[in-house]
Amino acid sequence: MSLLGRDDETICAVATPPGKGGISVIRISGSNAYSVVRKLCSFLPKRPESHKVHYGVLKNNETDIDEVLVTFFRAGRSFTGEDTVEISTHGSPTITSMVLTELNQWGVRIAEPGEFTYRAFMSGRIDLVQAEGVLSVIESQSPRANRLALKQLQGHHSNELKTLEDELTWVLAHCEANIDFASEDIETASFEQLSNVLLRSQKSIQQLISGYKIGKGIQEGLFILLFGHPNVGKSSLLNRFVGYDRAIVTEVPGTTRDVVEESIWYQGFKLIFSDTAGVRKATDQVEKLGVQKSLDMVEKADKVLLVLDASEKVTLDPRLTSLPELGKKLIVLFNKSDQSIHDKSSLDRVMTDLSKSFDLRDTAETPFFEVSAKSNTGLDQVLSYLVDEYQQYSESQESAIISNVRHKELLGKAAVSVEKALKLIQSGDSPEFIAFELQSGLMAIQEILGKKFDDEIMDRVFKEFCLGK
Ligand SMILES: Nc1nc2c(ncn2[C@@H]2O[C@H](COP(=O)(O)OP(=O)(O)OP(=O)(O)O)[C@@H](O)[C@H]2O)c(=O)[nH]1
Ligand SMILES: [Mg+2]
Repeated sequence: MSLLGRDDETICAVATPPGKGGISVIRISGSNAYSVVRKLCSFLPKRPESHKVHYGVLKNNETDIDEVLVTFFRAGRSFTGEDTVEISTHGSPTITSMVLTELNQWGVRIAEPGEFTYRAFMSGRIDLVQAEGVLSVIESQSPRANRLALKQLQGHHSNELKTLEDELTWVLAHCEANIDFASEDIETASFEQLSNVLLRSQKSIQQLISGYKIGKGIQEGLFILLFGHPNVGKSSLLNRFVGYDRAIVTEVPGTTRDVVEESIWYQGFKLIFSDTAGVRKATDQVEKLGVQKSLDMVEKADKVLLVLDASEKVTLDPRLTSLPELGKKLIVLFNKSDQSIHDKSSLDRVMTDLSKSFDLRDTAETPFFEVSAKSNTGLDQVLSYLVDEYQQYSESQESAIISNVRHKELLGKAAVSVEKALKLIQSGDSPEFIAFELQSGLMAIQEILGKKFDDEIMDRVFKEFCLGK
């Protein structure tokens, strides 16, 4: 069901997670919020002060339901922009459902998922990017993801998009002035000035798009695959990385069959490790399926740790080297370096073979580490290396880092329009054509911010929210 076109009824929902806890918070928003709550909480003053907390007993007629704290937020100073009341009860699903029933009886209906945030958006308190930021903050799975999401919620991304909107509007206005007053002697900006502004916009759009991969990695976590031949120590490495015995380790080659996943935080980033079956020509059915899963996982991973046993002569299985995706994500770990290295020159040969297989210019392009799961050496360097690109990018980047695919797609549209407009300007084309391109670029930016929207966009954005948000 679409949320658009909704009434201005007063709505309520439990804003805290379902279940028992220290407290639960019930949120009520709409013009009747305070008057209805006051019917249940007779201790509340007739004329409330915004942001002030009151303590008392919430009752159904004369029956006590719970001791509660009630906070009133006046319209214009609340999250939704409307009069809002928050009731903190003891954290019991029985109490919250009793309170909701009382509220319903006084005409307050249960909110749709995301409806509070939707109202915040509709009242102009936040734009669509910030509304999505609310969800990202709630869903963030690591300190770095949280930082990124909070910036989005606080309007960092929106400001950059608004600058783009201003620039495109400015250029468009000048093009339109050229159309409207072409015959009159009105001074408009030169084509060179217009093109300079557009070049600047183009650069910021490209910067935003190019940061998406990093942003997504920060938001969702980095997928890291432990991959290689059987018995090289993949599961032992997984256990070291995650700090406990997550996977079974034995000296029998072919121990791991299914994909074993575990995540950690490192330097505030979420790293999701997947340990897989060793790749070899398997004979039994179960192992065959496991090997196929390992090979399939390469495509999904952000980085692949190709684990090799440094204490043995390494001969690369052709199934490993025939995966074109692997070359771009490859990090080589020579494990078991606590034992004597079989033959240093054979390691060099492996690196050369890998470079050749993946068409890399030289071995220096493929990072490799000598590590030992047994003595726990070299693993910190591997972890630092894994997050290095993300860390450097997020620390050096002044501009916003986007992580939302909707933003990326619309920025892509804007980039195409700006590029076309620039070409038209440079070739001295008619301002009508330039204006047309600028309008579609502008539309894409405004769609990101939610200045242009339809039911489908709203539904897509707000359906992700849970009840009470
Ligand atoms: N000396 C030494 N032995 C290791 C090291 N890492 C793993 N091993 C041993 O190598 C054997 C295989 O280890 P696993 O971690 O099960 O290897 P795997 O790659 O997961 O093997 P599969 O699941 O069969 O593909 C076990 O006997 C481990 O104790 C290491 O760094 N040094
Ligand atoms: Mg294993």
